[in-house]
Amino acid sequence: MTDLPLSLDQIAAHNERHLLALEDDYASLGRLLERRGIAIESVKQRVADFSVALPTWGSGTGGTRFAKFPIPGEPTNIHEKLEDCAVVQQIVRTTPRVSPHFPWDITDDYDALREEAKALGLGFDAVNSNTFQDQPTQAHSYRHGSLTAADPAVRSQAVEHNLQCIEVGQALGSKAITVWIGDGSNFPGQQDFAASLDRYLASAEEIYRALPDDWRMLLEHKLYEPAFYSTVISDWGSSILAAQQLGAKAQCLVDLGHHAPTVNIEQIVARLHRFGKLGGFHFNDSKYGDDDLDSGSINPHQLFLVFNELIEAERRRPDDFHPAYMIDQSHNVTDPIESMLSSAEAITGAYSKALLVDREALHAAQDANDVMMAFQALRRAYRLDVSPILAMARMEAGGAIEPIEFYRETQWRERKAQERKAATGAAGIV
Ligand code: PSV
Ligand code: MN
Repeated sequence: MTDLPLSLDQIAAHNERHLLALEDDYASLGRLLERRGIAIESVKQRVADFSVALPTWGSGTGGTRFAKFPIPGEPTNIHEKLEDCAVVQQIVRTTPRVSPHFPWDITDDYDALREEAKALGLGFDAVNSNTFQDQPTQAHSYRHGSLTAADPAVRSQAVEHNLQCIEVGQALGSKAITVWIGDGSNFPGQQDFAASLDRYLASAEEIYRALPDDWRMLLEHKLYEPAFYSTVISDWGSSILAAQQLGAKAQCLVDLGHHAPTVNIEQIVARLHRFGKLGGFHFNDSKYGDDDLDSGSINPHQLFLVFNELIEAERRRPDDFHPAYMIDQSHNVTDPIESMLSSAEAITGAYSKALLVDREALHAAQDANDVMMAFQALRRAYRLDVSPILAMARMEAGGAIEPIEFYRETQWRERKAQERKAATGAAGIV
């Protein structure tokens, strides 16, 4: 049984209005690519096979430490969040899974939730645990850490929460748990660096041991925030060391906003894959030290370079290439659905541009130390406007040619503003 939120007739009517122009643009890009020896249809097929998961928490307005400004009609529970994610998926067709966060998405029947998602055209990606906030019902506070806390009772509570997330994830059909902790310190001397890492490894080991055979544990590092002097799993070095110590099912998750501003993230991607530890991504963008702006809105070139390395990695060891792609953003000043539509397009666009790199020319130039031609191999692909490929793939999969324009035509948010209860303005997402 399906229960899709948007009318298929409305999508068809929208597409009919845009089809001629799209066919024209697609044919023109097809001719250009043909001159470069690239068949546009094969690129479109790769794009059609590509997907990125939506964060359930991204469907509501996020907010900052200072304030949250809810909009009328935004979702306030997991059922409404799923509905909004289903709207995104119906329009873009590249976001068939959602990544839930617990306890934010808590409900009493996860088998029913899985069915509900299925009827909306969605499945579940990695589950995310949350030991970076206190919940009213919990016995011990995470004020001084969770998996790395000095107090063993706090650590077991945090481990237990992760085990519950795995259990819930199994009911939902997830195959991975993403573990990010905010543990760290604000003062020199506050924390014993070595002991806190040891405690992290011991706690993570307990979670690792509970993983089902076909699951992965994705370790997410973050340079700082909420801790501002030191963070236990602060960088990809700490992350890969922990993943190596835990075992084959532990891999590293790269959140694009979790590095120092000048770090070469694409090189980190290549390194992690070289050692079999590239687990997945949280896509977003960042200008200063933030990790929550919309993907591709600030530095689309970096996103392209990340995908360029991903394609190199896949070509090098196709059997050992399974990164989980997820969006992780906080939508503070836009309608979250529009941000997710725009981000899905930016991510898929960066991927398709990377597909268009002439790899033979690139590798030949690299081997010949022809610096300029190596750079130009990337530049020629980056300069292309791939939107006709994305739109055609989207339309053929049943989505809308112009995502944001179509979303506004549906008046989804206005309709939901009549039906849904208002969200509160409490801040606090990290
Ligand atoms: C932390 O900043 C993070 O990137 C982690 O992935 C969290 O799970 C998510 O954001 C939501 O707070
Ligand atoms: Mn993240």
